[in-house]
Amino acid sequence: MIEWMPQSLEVVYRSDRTYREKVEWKGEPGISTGNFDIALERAGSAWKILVTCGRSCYVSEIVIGGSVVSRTDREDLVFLKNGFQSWSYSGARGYRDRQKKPYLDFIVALHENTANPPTGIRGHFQSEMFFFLGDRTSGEGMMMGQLPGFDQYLMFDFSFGEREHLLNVRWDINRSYGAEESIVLDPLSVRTGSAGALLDQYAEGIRKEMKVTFNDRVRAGWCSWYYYYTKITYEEILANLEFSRANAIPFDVFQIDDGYQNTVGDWLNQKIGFSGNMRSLSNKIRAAGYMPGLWLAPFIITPRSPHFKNQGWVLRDEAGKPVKAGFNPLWGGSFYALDITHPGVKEYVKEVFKTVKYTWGFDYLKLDFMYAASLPGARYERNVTRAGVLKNGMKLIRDTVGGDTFLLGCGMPLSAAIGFVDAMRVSCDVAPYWKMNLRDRLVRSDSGLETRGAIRNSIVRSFMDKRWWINDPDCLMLRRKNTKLTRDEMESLFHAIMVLGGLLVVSDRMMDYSRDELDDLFRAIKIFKETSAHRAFPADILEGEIPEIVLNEGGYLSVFNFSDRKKMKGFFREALKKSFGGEKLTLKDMSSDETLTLSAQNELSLRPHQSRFFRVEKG
Ligand code: 9PG
Repeated sequence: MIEWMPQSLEVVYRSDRTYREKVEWKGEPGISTGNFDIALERAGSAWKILVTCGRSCYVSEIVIGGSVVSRTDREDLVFLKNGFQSWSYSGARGYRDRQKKPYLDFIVALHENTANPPTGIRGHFQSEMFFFLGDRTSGEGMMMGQLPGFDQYLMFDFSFGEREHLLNVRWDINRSYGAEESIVLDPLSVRTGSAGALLDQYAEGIRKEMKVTFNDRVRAGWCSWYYYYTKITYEEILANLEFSRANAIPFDVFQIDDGYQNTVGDWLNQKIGFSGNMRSLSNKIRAAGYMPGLWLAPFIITPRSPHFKNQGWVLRDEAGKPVKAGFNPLWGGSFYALDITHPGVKEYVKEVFKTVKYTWGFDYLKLDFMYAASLPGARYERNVTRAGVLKNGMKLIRDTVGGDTFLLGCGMPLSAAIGFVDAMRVSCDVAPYWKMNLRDRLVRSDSGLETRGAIRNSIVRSFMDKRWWINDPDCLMLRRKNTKLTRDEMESLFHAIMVLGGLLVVSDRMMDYSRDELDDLFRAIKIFKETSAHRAFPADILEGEIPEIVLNEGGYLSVFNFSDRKKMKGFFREALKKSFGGEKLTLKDMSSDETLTLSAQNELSLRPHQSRFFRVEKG
């Protein structure tokens, strides 16, 4: 038994200063806070909420306070947290866990929802868009989630107690309304059941309601980032392209990442080598049989861009200071958010995308650092929510490049991306190392780049794949040199990408491949052709910080050991029987061809960070 007990309703609004009107609310259909009338209607498992003021107002947020009461001992209770954007930490948390609070504001902007950041307090967790709370052993519990239209960001603020756990449900509004306008809050769905089924129903319900469509035919490719970073050159792109063509590597897309442009926010000027060559580059990629892909971060800008000085282009806070979107040494320091509601910025964005698509000929666009559109600030347009700003920006891009352009969202708040992107990064960046480096540990973030965290997010968010978009688990690196990943770690990334079946994008200097490495790539693409037709799901999503048993519905299984110690894994037999049926199942190891017949005694011994990848065969 698990139950939501709402207790209060609060409207936070601004005129000469910030006001809070809070009243008791226990589920009645209508209530007044004083200045605001609120109609709350329960339609099936969802709450529909309408707020009216009767005169013009600026509403900051609306909060339902209360608690969740559960009979499960908190030792066995798990909070499944979803991060704000692609890179933000997602995973299962218990009452003893602690989500790190970043030291620096720009890290919060880069990794989290600035309106709902981690607090660093033990047992206190934030989730965005949805969460699940339930019993680790039975898998049963409650899920709350935001439903369309996704006009606001919906934030959950959860604190473990003994039996009663505090929960604030917060709609981020931050926009002004005219006297005749009412505020339609995105509906809140509240359901109980088992974690896997609830996540599936939630994703499926949204897909159907929004009639989501996306291009699911572009699935394998090459990307320059994780070998070259910003040091990419025109010659190296062409050398990889030639290698790929000569070896007939069956990629769909060939994507140039960050590093070709003059500076971020100055897209129509390029570095020497790329300058004047963008069209010939896309022509050459197309001639090799691939879709030309290009990276852009259209909603941010560095002070080195000539547009930085344009009046009104850079987003400013209420005090008039430019809003920092992050700090990147590779770009020479701090970078800032653009006010994409400004008419001049809109014109520029349109011109950039027209040029990229129609003059240069790129059909696959990786749109990065998209969270910046939604950072808090004083915008030119005051009557749009933070989510609305990003959605309008996406609409502008989509309208400019047309429906036949493949859009990949990255660093992007999830709810605002549904219906706009074809694929979506659901994880932080992978890296040629397993665990977060010193810089990210020092700034205290759980969302910093690392291969391990990227795999965790991609597994936890696998239920979104092929429903809202194609999941991008970030790149595969097969190189055995120029990397700190051990063989076991490299294979774990390989197995995760294989079993998940979303996108497979390799990021190596392919000319350096040995025969074995090139064979790995061909093998990866071949297996991926089969797995990518199906969705995958973790069988143990509540069991630990990172699920370790992932099943692909096409009949594949990956078993991981994400811990730093040797481990015996042996409890996946039931999950397999449930998913694939059949009295007798055989597991065929895809690397060694070894076969295992499933029996109650089955156990796998796995080294730290090791994994195995199997085909599940009946009989
Ligand atoms: C290009 C990269 C790649 C990568 C993206 C994104 O400074 N930073 O904190 C920072 C965060 C993320 C990041 C790069 C820098 O990665 O996810 O695939 O396209 O941008 O710059």
